[in-house]
Amino acid sequence: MRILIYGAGAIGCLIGGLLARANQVGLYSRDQAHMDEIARNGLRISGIIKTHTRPIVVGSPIEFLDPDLILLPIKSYDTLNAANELANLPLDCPIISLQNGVGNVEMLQIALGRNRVIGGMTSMGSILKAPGKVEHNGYGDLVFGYPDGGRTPLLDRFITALEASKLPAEVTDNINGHLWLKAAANCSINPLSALTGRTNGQIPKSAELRELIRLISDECEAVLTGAGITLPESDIEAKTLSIIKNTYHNRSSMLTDVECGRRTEIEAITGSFVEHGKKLGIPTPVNETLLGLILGFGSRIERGRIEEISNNKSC
Ligand code: KPL
Repeated sequence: MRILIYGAGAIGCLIGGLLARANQVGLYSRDQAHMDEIARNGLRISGIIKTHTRPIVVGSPIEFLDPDLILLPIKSYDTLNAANELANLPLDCPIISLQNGVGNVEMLQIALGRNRVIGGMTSMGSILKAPGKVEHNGYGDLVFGYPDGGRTPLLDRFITALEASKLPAEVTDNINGHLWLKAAANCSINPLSALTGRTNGQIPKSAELRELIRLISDECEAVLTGAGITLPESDIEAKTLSIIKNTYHNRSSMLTDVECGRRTEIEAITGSFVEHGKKLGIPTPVNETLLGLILGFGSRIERGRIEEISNNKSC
């Protein structure tokens, strides 16, 4: 297949790199040093799966001609810009959102058309170690589905390509439920790791943080029940602990974001639960506190931590 990865970060490079062994994969990212390194020396994947692959580096999405599909593993706050850019390209292939948080699929559908967008959810653990170097730190779900359910030969071909690349994947009729469940797990893992500097596996080692996982999960469950969202698995706390176990050595994307002075995805994750809770009259005090604390990192960065952060060589 010809697959364009629009947003070649930690997850995009892991999936794109593995697919590139048997498919034509284009990688696009605005991180120039990262793209230059892959163009010169290829992409190195270390950790659980180890490999060295050579995806095609493109300087703009349109350089990768006639893709069968475009995979979008981008930050949730970049969705609108990407949707507008893709809407202006002379392409009509399906776009697969593989993002944290909720609301991304709907935003893409407005710009690109209802039937062109496929939702995706992954709980794989991966971090970008340095330009051109990705570490695979854990297996997890890889689930895809049309917002209205159903499947197409193209989606089936993509699933087959993933499985042939050592990436077990499945199709669901309830992608919305999968996205909310994953977001509920992220409500615990991401802010708690970002605020404490702990890897995913270290979070529940603290009795206090373990108790917070319970409280956060209960709040998320109340909101989802109130909103009438059907989850693929009903126990949010158990799902969170299972993702933590499977990505034990991973540093969450939010921890990496605050360490590198980048904006976080807290609004699309915790913010979505707080907002729905408010609309439904369901209190979410723990999530609301975490939302405020993580947003506080943003203001610290604006007030001049940039120089200190830019000395951090892993960013
Ligand atoms: O989604 C993740 C993230 O870091 O954003 C998990 C699956 C928790 C991996 O760390």
